[in-house]
Amino acid sequence: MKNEDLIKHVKGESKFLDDLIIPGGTLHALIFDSVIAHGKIKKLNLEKAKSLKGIVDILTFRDIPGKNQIGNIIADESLLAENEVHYVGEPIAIIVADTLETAKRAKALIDIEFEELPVITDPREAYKSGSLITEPVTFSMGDVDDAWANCDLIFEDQVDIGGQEHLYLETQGALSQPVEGGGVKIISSTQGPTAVQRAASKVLNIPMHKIEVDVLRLGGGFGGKEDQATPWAVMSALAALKLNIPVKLILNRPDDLRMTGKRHPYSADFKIGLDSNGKIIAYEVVFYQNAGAVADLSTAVLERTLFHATNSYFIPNVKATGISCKTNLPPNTAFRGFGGPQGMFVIEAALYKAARKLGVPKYELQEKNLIHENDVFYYGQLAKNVNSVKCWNSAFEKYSIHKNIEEVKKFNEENILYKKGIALMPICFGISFTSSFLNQASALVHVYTDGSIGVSTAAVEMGQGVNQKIKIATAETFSVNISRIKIESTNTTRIANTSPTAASTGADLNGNAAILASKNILDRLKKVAAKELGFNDAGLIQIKNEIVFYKSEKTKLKWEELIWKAYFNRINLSSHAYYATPDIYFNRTKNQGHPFAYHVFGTAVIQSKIDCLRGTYEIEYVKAVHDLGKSIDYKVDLGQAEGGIVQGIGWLTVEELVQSRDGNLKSNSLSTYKIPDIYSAPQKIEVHFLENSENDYGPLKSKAIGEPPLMYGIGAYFSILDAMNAFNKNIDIKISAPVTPEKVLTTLYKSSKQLIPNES
Ligand code: MTE
Ligand code: QUE
Ligand code: MOS
Repeated sequence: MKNEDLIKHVKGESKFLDDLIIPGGTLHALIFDSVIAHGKIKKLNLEKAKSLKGIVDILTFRDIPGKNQIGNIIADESLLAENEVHYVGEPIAIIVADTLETAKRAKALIDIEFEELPVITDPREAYKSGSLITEPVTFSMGDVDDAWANCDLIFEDQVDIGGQEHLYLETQGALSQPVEGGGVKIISSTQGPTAVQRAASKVLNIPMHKIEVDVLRLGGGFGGKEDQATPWAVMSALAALKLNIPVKLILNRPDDLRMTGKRHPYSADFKIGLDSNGKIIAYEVVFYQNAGAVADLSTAVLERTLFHATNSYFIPNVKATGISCKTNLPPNTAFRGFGGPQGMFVIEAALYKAARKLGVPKYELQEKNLIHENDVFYYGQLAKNVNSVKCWNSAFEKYSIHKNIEEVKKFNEENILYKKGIALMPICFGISFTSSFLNQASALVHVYTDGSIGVSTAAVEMGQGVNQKIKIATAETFSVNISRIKIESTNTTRIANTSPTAASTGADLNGNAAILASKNILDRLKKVAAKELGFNDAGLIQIKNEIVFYKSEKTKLKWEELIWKAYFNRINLSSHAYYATPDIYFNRTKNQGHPFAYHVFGTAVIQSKIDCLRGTYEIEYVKAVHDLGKSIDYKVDLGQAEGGIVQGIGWLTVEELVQSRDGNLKSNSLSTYKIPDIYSAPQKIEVHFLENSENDYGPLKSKAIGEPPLMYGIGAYFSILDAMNAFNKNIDIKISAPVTPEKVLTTLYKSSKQLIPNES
């Protein structure tokens, strides 16, 4: 089974936004943005720029007919700056020109003056000065304050975690066309077509039904196009409607890197208490989230950090506080894992510190504290169908981990310049949007009279293979050949009120909806078949591989004939169906509930080797036993697991975002921001899927795969630290991600007077 896009991608036939043949007369837009991180706009003179030949218009907030407001969860984000700017890259004006070259020349002619205001880029500094997005949020269970007295050992420390650039291959963009009646059609590269539609409606002051949003496919989203595809789509629509002509706005790479938000950097303080057997008794943590200048999805991201603060461990007393800090950086946003990875990183750091102080291997502490069936997650959900221990044990068995640990030890005894490290990384990731209302989807299925089938859902294809999964789910439901199915573009006139394709729920929600719609049609077809064949009981009719069966006996009736008969008998061959995840709720007063339909589990073992002269390292292997229920498409899932692992490793190793104190992004190109290439990817990735796992909440018993594997990357970080500790067991390593080669090198020699360690 091949991902349906595979051949088209390889041949270059797949159509992305920028590949569309644009309507004649289409104009091109370029954003004029702030070059300072905080200040008042004292003067803005567009006259000289406007007078340039080929410049059609330059729009500012004054051209907005509705509200200058695109904030999703919190209404704190203007589409175009009015009197003040809050980050470098904040859009101020939209230059509309006959060509992009002209627009670029005009950009240089815009005359602007600022009065600069103080800049904050650090979340703790923002917290101290009272610059917050919202009030802090605390989740808790038990009583940590009482529990410290029962702990034999207590450790406290600070952890710093870097952000991450999404680096989708296709940059942000949209193409808007005015349509009759004052409406607009927006072709957008977004994960959230309805978010675009809703924001455009507010800004343009026209009802949502006059705005059609269509999404072809994305050249990657990774969360970066969940909320942050919206401004560009709305800007192009604003210009298109004002000028009554199609307008295309696609960010170039430098603009995209500078203007858009990233994964949230965090700083955190933890305190962990254990008994003498290594059981965690209490855990207290405060997360300082660097939200950037406006809320975007930060509050939801922060909440997921709290949900995952204990990773796959059961801890009886927990108190976790999240503080969303407002800084003068572009608004940080959703990124694969949605805050979960940051929460999980801190508990892993705490266990690392505790293990070091206790002189025991970290994996022993991890193993002792894994969550078991019928334990309670500290946000109140009873742990059911828990596969944490199964994955852990299966990994130890499959990958001979004890033997590997011995081999690493032996290698380290025999080598001075190279050291190896090994780490275990169990994961536990809750599936469902934690804002329960988002867990809904619908599908529209048409069976055409030739027997071919068109499927529309809310799912956005961004390389994750959701179309392939929905195709398989539909084909299996009807029991027809997969070539009969076509997945349509994602369009708000066919499927309304869509949740973004996010939270790894795309295949679950939309796959379930597509199955329900297909079943509706199938039930009607069975009645047609029964009548046609002269049987009374349609319940005994089955379709298998396009052939109608009665009581498990083959009949003469085949799919195409059946469809034609149904049509001729005026039977509805279309169905719209709706799916909402059952059994989920969350009480935000108590911060307790049952937010997730289920959890995804897994355990990875990661081994790395560092070069102690150069600080460079290699990830030798990542091997994981991952629980994905009953896979819909093994290769798609394997691709997701491998891609997620490499992206997670990149985040914590080589990808380093650098901002200057004045809020300028220094790592603003691919020569200064390093993403993992084939040389920094693990030499070997082996993923085994946990056997005999089935999931009642997923289509065809599958489990979500999109985000969870990224978190195995956390193990790569700690495997490198393990190797550093093998070089010199006395160095005190500050937990600060990413652990770049520079950091490895400077840390190795920080506290030792000699270059070569004692043993030599
Ligand atoms: N895989 C590819 N190739 N490209 C992407 O943009 N996004 C990830 C993940 N895998 C992404 C991807 C993120 S952030 C999410 S939430 C899920 O895919 C969304 O798709 P799903 O819900 O269908 O798994
Ligand atoms: C995971 C997610 C999202 C989430 C919660 C998750 C997400 C998202 C939202 C969200 C929350 C409240 C809103 C809203 C969106 O929550 O992607 O518009 O009002 O958009 O656990 O991925
Ligand atoms: Mo994914 S971060 O939920 O788009």
